[in-house]
Amino acid sequence: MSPTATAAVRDRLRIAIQKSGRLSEPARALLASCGLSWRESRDRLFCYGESLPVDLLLVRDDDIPGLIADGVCDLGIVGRNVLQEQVGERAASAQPAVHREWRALGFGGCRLALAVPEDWKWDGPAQLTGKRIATSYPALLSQWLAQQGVNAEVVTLSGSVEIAPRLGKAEAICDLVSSGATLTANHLKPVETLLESEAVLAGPVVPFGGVRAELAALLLRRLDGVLRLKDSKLLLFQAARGAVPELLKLLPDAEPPTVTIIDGSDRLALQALCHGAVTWQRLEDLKRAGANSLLVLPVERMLA
Ligand code: PRT
Ligand code: ZN
Repeated sequence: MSPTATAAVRDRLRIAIQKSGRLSEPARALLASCGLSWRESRDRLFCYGESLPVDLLLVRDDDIPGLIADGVCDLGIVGRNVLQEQVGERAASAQPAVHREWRALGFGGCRLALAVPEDWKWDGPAQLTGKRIATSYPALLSQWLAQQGVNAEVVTLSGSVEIAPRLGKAEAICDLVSSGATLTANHLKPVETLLESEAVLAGPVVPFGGVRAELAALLLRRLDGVLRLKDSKLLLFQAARGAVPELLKLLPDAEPPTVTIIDGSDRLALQALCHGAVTWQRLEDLKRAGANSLLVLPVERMLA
Protein backbone atom coordinates (compact mmCIF):
# COMPACT_ATOMS: atom_id res chain seq x y z
CA MET A 1 0.00 0.00 0.00
CA SER A 2 1.52 3.34 -0.94
CA PRO A 3 1.36 6.22 1.56
CA THR A 4 -0.60 8.37 -0.88
CA ALA A 5 -3.14 5.62 -1.55
CA THR A 6 -3.84 5.10 2.16
CA ALA A 7 -3.84 8.83 2.89
CA ALA A 8 -6.45 9.40 0.21
CA VAL A 9 -8.98 7.05 1.79
CA ARG A 10 -8.33 7.56 5.47
CA ASP A 11 -9.87 10.27 7.59
CA ARG A 12 -9.19 8.47 10.88
CA LEU A 13 -5.89 8.49 12.71
CA ARG A 14 -4.27 5.08 13.08
CA ILE A 15 -1.75 4.26 15.78
CA ALA A 16 0.28 1.03 15.89
CA ILE A 17 1.02 -0.40 19.31
CA GLN A 18 2.53 -3.68 20.50
CA LYS A 19 -0.06 -6.47 20.56
CA SER A 20 1.43 -8.23 23.55
CA GLY A 21 4.64 -7.62 25.41
CA ARG A 22 6.23 -5.10 27.71
CA LEU A 23 4.86 -1.98 26.01
CA SER A 24 1.38 -3.22 25.22
CA GLU A 25 -0.51 -2.44 28.44
CA PRO A 26 1.25 0.82 29.34
CA ALA A 27 0.71 2.10 25.76
CA ARG A 28 -3.01 1.41 25.95
CA ALA A 29 -3.26 2.89 29.43
CA LEU A 30 -1.51 6.07 28.27
CA LEU A 31 -3.81 6.49 25.27
CA ALA A 32 -6.85 5.75 27.47
CA SER A 33 -5.72 8.49 29.85
CA CYS A 34 -5.83 10.82 26.82
CA GLY A 35 -9.57 10.09 26.62
CA LEU A 36 -9.46 7.43 23.89
CA SER A 37 -11.68 4.37 24.03
CA TRP A 38 -12.10 1.53 21.54
CA ARG A 39 -14.12 -1.44 20.39
CA GLU A 40 -11.85 -4.40 19.77
CA SER A 41 -12.16 -6.60 16.66
CA ARG A 42 -12.72 -10.34 17.09
CA ASP A 43 -9.23 -11.23 15.92
CA ARG A 44 -7.88 -8.69 18.47
CA LEU A 45 -5.67 -7.05 15.85
CA PHE A 46 -7.62 -3.83 15.44
CA CYS A 47 -9.34 -1.51 17.90
CA TYR A 48 -11.92 0.85 16.46
CA GLY A 49 -11.82 4.25 18.15
CA GLU A 50 -15.16 5.15 19.74
CA SER A 51 -14.60 8.41 21.62
CA LEU A 52 -12.49 9.85 18.79
CA PRO A 53 -11.70 8.64 15.26
CA VAL A 54 -8.38 7.21 16.44
CA ASP A 55 -7.90 3.49 15.78
CA LEU A 56 -5.26 1.11 17.06
CA LEU A 57 -3.47 -1.58 15.12
CA LEU A 58 -2.03 -4.29 17.39
CA VAL A 59 1.20 -5.65 15.96
CA ARG A 60 4.70 -6.90 16.81
CA ASP A 61 6.85 -4.03 17.94
CA ASP A 62 9.46 -4.65 15.24
CA ASP A 63 6.82 -4.03 12.53
CA ILE A 64 5.84 -0.57 13.81
CA PRO A 65 8.49 1.57 12.06
CA GLY A 66 7.75 -0.19 8.74
CA LEU A 67 4.01 0.38 9.09
CA ILE A 68 4.64 4.10 9.62
CA ALA A 69 7.10 4.25 6.72
CA ASP A 70 4.53 2.62 4.42
CA GLY A 71 1.75 4.97 5.54
CA VAL A 72 -0.36 2.07 6.86
CA CYS A 73 -0.25 3.72 10.31
CA ASP A 74 0.24 7.38 11.12
CA LEU A 75 1.92 6.99 14.48
CA GLY A 76 3.28 4.20 16.64
CA ILE A 77 4.34 3.50 20.21
CA VAL A 78 7.62 1.63 20.18
CA GLY A 79 10.91 1.37 22.05
CA ARG A 80 13.49 3.96 21.00
CA ASN A 81 15.83 0.98 20.50
CA VAL A 82 13.58 -0.47 17.78
CA LEU A 83 12.99 2.90 16.13
CA GLN A 84 16.65 3.92 16.14
CA GLU A 85 17.74 0.54 14.79
CA GLN A 86 15.51 1.10 11.75
CA VAL A 87 16.72 4.69 11.43
CA GLY A 88 20.29 3.34 11.57
CA GLU A 89 19.52 0.68 8.94
CA ARG A 90 18.25 3.31 6.53
CA ALA A 91 21.21 5.55 7.20
CA ALA A 92 23.61 2.65 6.52
CA SER A 93 22.08 2.16 3.07
CA ALA A 94 22.07 5.94 2.40
CA GLN A 95 18.26 6.13 2.42
CA PRO A 96 16.71 9.34 3.78
CA ALA A 97 15.18 9.23 7.27
CA VAL A 98 11.42 8.68 7.31
CA HIS A 99 10.84 8.47 11.08
CA ARG A 100 11.12 10.88 13.91
CA GLU A 101 10.57 10.55 17.65
CA TRP A 102 7.55 12.78 18.41
CA ARG A 103 7.52 12.32 22.19
CA ALA A 104 9.35 10.30 24.84
CA LEU A 105 6.69 8.54 26.90
CA GLY A 106 8.39 7.75 30.21
CA PHE A 107 7.83 3.98 30.40
CA GLY A 108 9.62 0.86 29.08
CA GLY A 109 12.95 2.26 30.25
CA CYS A 110 16.08 0.20 29.47
CA ARG A 111 19.48 0.67 27.85
CA LEU A 112 21.26 -0.93 24.96
CA ALA A 113 24.52 -2.04 26.50
CA LEU A 114 27.69 -3.80 25.51
CA ALA A 115 28.47 -6.66 27.88
CA VAL A 116 31.56 -8.83 28.23
CA PRO A 117 32.41 -11.91 30.33
CA GLU A 118 32.62 -11.11 34.05
CA ASP A 119 36.28 -12.05 34.23
CA TRP A 120 37.41 -9.59 31.53
CA LYS A 121 39.32 -6.58 32.76
CA TRP A 122 37.66 -3.83 30.72
CA ASP A 123 40.15 -1.38 29.20
CA GLY A 124 37.80 0.29 26.73
CA PRO A 125 36.31 -0.31 23.27
CA ALA A 126 39.68 -1.01 21.59
CA GLN A 127 39.67 -4.32 23.46
CA LEU A 128 36.93 -5.51 21.09
CA THR A 129 39.15 -5.39 18.02
CA GLY A 130 38.89 -8.67 16.10
CA LYS A 131 36.25 -10.01 18.52
CA ARG A 132 32.73 -11.24 17.66
CA ILE A 133 29.79 -9.38 19.24
CA ALA A 134 26.31 -10.93 19.20
CA THR A 135 23.31 -8.61 18.96
CA SER A 136 19.79 -8.07 17.65
CA TYR A 137 20.75 -4.44 16.98
CA PRO A 138 23.36 -4.72 14.19
CA ALA A 139 22.84 -1.20 12.82
CA LEU A 140 23.21 0.54 16.20
CA LEU A 141 26.17 -1.64 17.15
CA SER A 142 27.93 -1.09 13.78
CA GLN A 143 27.37 2.67 14.10
CA TRP A 144 28.87 2.67 17.59
CA LEU A 145 31.86 0.53 16.57
CA ALA A 146 32.54 2.91 13.67
CA GLN A 147 32.37 5.92 16.05
CA GLN A 148 34.85 4.21 18.34
CA GLY A 149 37.10 3.28 15.40
CA VAL A 150 36.95 -0.39 16.38
CA ASN A 151 36.99 -3.22 13.88
CA ALA A 152 34.94 -6.10 15.31
CA GLU A 153 32.61 -8.69 13.80
CA VAL A 154 28.88 -8.13 14.34
CA VAL A 155 26.98 -11.42 14.75
CA THR A 156 23.26 -10.81 14.25
CA LEU A 157 20.91 -13.00 16.32
CA SER A 158 17.16 -12.58 16.65
CA GLY A 159 16.96 -13.71 20.29
CA SER A 160 18.76 -15.32 23.25
CA VAL A 161 21.71 -13.05 22.63
CA GLU A 162 22.95 -13.43 26.20
CA ILE A 163 23.81 -17.11 25.74
CA ALA A 164 25.93 -16.52 22.60
CA PRO A 165 29.27 -16.39 24.50
CA ARG A 166 28.48 -19.66 26.28
CA LEU A 167 27.64 -21.29 22.94
CA GLY A 168 30.94 -20.09 21.50
CA LYS A 169 29.17 -17.86 18.94
CA ALA A 170 30.65 -14.59 20.20
CA GLU A 171 33.01 -13.16 22.81
CA ALA A 172 30.79 -10.21 23.79
CA ILE A 173 27.15 -9.16 23.38
CA CYS A 174 25.16 -5.99 22.81
CA ASP A 175 21.64 -6.25 24.22
CA LEU A 176 18.93 -4.46 26.19
CA VAL A 177 19.44 -4.33 29.92
CA SER A 178 17.02 -3.16 32.60
CA SER A 179 17.70 -4.73 36.01
CA GLY A 180 20.93 -6.43 34.86
CA ALA A 181 19.77 -9.80 36.26
CA THR A 182 19.95 -11.57 32.87
CA LEU A 183 23.57 -10.48 32.38
CA THR A 184 24.53 -11.58 35.88
CA ALA A 185 22.84 -14.96 35.41
CA ASN A 186 24.95 -15.43 32.27
CA HIS A 187 28.23 -14.32 33.89
CA LEU A 188 28.40 -11.16 31.82
CA LYS A 189 28.87 -7.54 32.89
CA PRO A 190 27.79 -4.31 31.18
CA VAL A 191 30.71 -2.08 30.18
CA GLU A 192 29.36 0.51 27.73
CA THR A 193 25.93 2.08 27.09
CA LEU A 194 25.12 2.60 23.41
CA LEU A 195 21.60 3.99 23.84
CA GLU A 196 19.29 5.00 26.70
CA SER A 197 15.86 3.78 25.68
CA GLU A 198 12.21 4.15 26.63
CA ALA A 199 8.90 3.92 24.79
CA VAL A 200 8.40 6.75 22.31
CA LEU A 201 5.63 8.05 20.11
CA ALA A 202 7.07 7.61 16.63
CA GLY A 203 5.77 9.37 13.55
CA PRO A 204 6.84 10.34 10.07
CA VAL A 205 9.46 13.01 9.40
CA VAL A 206 7.12 14.62 6.88
CA PRO A 207 3.91 15.48 8.74
CA PHE A 208 0.63 14.26 7.29
CA GLY A 209 -2.09 16.76 6.54
CA GLY A 210 -5.89 17.08 6.67
CA VAL A 211 -8.16 15.64 9.34
CA ARG A 212 -5.48 13.26 10.58
CA ALA A 213 -3.12 16.15 11.27
CA GLU A 214 -5.84 17.83 13.36
CA LEU A 215 -6.46 14.58 15.25
CA ALA A 216 -2.73 14.13 15.84
CA ALA A 217 -2.45 17.71 17.16
CA LEU A 218 -5.37 17.10 19.53
CA LEU A 219 -3.83 13.86 20.74
CA LEU A 220 -0.44 15.51 21.28
CA ARG A 221 -2.02 18.31 23.33
CA ARG A 222 -3.72 15.76 25.58
CA LEU A 223 -0.60 13.61 25.74
CA ASP A 224 1.50 16.59 26.78
CA GLY A 225 -1.00 17.31 29.56
CA VAL A 226 -0.87 13.71 30.77
CA LEU A 227 2.94 13.45 30.56
CA ARG A 228 3.41 16.75 32.32
CA LEU A 229 1.19 15.61 35.17
CA LYS A 230 2.76 12.16 35.51
CA ASP A 231 4.58 12.93 38.76
CA SER A 232 2.69 16.12 39.54
CA LYS A 233 0.72 16.69 42.72
CA LEU A 234 -1.32 19.57 44.00
CA LEU A 235 0.06 20.68 47.33
CA LEU A 236 -2.16 22.66 49.74
CA PHE A 237 -0.87 24.16 52.98
CA GLN A 238 -1.16 27.09 55.34
CA ALA A 239 1.60 29.29 56.73
CA ALA A 240 2.30 32.62 58.37
CA ARG A 241 2.91 35.35 55.78
CA GLY A 242 6.52 35.79 56.92
CA ALA A 243 7.37 32.10 56.40
CA VAL A 244 6.25 31.98 52.77
CA PRO A 245 9.52 33.05 51.03
CA GLU A 246 11.46 30.27 52.81
CA LEU A 247 8.74 27.72 52.06
CA LEU A 248 8.78 28.56 48.35
CA LYS A 249 12.53 27.87 48.27
CA LEU A 250 11.65 24.29 49.22
CA LEU A 251 9.38 24.04 46.18
CA PRO A 252 11.64 24.82 43.21
CA ASP A 253 9.63 22.49 40.95
CA ALA A 254 6.30 24.15 41.73
CA GLU A 255 4.29 26.49 39.52
CA PRO A 256 3.72 29.95 41.07
CA PRO A 257 1.23 29.23 43.88
CA THR A 258 -2.30 30.54 44.32
CA VAL A 259 -2.36 32.46 47.60
CA THR A 260 -5.50 33.15 49.66
CA ILE A 261 -5.67 35.35 52.75
CA ILE A 262 -7.32 33.58 55.67
CA ASP A 263 -9.86 36.01 57.12
CA GLY A 264 -8.96 37.77 60.34
CA SER A 265 -5.45 36.33 60.61
CA ASP A 266 -1.91 36.86 59.42
CA ARG A 267 -1.99 33.41 57.84
CA LEU A 268 -2.15 32.48 54.18
CA ALA A 269 -3.49 29.40 52.42
CA LEU A 270 -1.36 28.30 49.48
CA GLN A 271 -2.01 25.98 46.59
CA ALA A 272 0.89 24.91 44.37
CA LEU A 273 1.21 22.42 41.51
CA CYS A 274 4.47 20.51 42.09
CA HIS A 275 6.03 18.67 39.15
CA GLY A 276 8.49 16.59 41.17
CA ALA A 277 7.79 13.87 43.72
CA VAL A 278 6.20 15.18 46.93
CA THR A 279 7.79 12.77 49.39
CA TRP A 280 7.27 12.49 53.18
CA GLN A 281 10.73 14.00 53.56
CA ARG A 282 9.67 17.12 51.64
CA LEU A 283 6.48 17.45 53.69
CA GLU A 284 8.47 17.21 56.92
CA ASP A 285 10.91 19.87 55.66
CA LEU A 286 7.98 22.16 54.83
CA LYS A 287 6.45 21.61 58.25
CA ARG A 288 9.74 22.45 59.95
CA ALA A 289 9.90 25.66 57.87
CA GLY A 290 6.47 26.76 59.15
CA ALA A 291 3.81 25.07 56.97
CA ASN A 292 0.86 23.26 58.47
CA SER A 293 -2.38 21.59 57.34
CA LEU A 294 -0.44 20.06 54.46
CA LEU A 295 -2.49 18.18 51.88
CA VAL A 296 -1.19 16.39 48.78
CA LEU A 297 -3.75 15.74 46.06
CA PRO A 298 -3.46 13.76 42.83
CA VAL A 299 -4.02 15.70 39.61
CA GLU A 300 -5.98 13.94 36.92
CA ARG A 301 -6.10 16.31 33.98
CA MET A 302 -4.61 19.59 32.91
CA LEU A 303 -5.24 21.78 29.90
CA ALA A 304 -2.78 24.63 29.70
O1 PRT B 1 6.41 -9.88 20.22
P1 PRT B 1 7.14 -8.60 20.03
O2 PRT B 1 8.18 -8.66 18.94
O3 PRT B 1 6.19 -7.44 19.90
O4 PRT B 1 7.88 -8.33 21.42
P2 PRT B 1 9.40 -8.43 21.85
O5 PRT B 1 9.60 -9.74 22.54
O6 PRT B 1 10.33 -8.08 20.74
O7 PRT B 1 9.50 -7.22 22.84
P3 PRT B 1 9.37 -7.09 24.44
O8 PRT B 1 7.93 -7.06 24.81
O9 PRT B 1 10.26 -8.05 25.13
O10 PRT B 1 10.01 -5.63 24.61
C1 PRT B 1 9.43 -4.51 24.00
C2 PRT B 1 10.26 -3.29 24.35
O11 PRT B 1 10.35 -3.16 25.76
C3 PRT B 1 11.71 -3.33 23.91
O12 PRT B 1 11.90 -3.02 22.53
C4 PRT B 1 12.33 -2.27 24.82
O13 PRT B 1 12.12 -0.97 24.28
C5 PRT B 1 11.50 -2.39 26.11
N1 PRT B 1 12.23 -3.08 27.20
C6 PRT B 1 12.40 -2.56 28.46
C7 PRT B 1 12.85 -4.27 27.18
C8 PRT B 1 13.41 -4.47 28.43
N2 PRT B 1 13.12 -3.40 29.23
C9 PRT B 1 14.14 -5.69 28.71
N3 PRT B 1 14.64 -5.87 29.81
N4 PRT B 1 12.96 -5.20 26.20
C10 PRT B 1 13.62 -6.36 26.47
N5 PRT B 1 14.22 -6.63 27.67
C11 PRT B 1 14.91 -7.97 27.78
C12 PRT B 1 16.35 -7.93 27.25
O14 PRT B 1 16.37 -8.14 25.85
C13 PRT B 1 17.00 -9.08 28.03
O15 PRT B 1 16.71 -10.32 27.45
O16 PRT B 1 15.01 -8.40 29.13
C14 PRT B 1 16.28 -9.00 29.36
C15 PRT B 1 17.10 -8.16 30.29
O17 PRT B 1 16.36 -7.75 31.40
P4 PRT B 1 17.07 -7.58 32.84
O18 PRT B 1 16.02 -6.99 33.72
O19 PRT B 1 17.47 -8.98 33.28
O20 PRT B 1 18.27 -6.69 32.66
ZN1 ZN C 1 9.93 -7.60 18.91
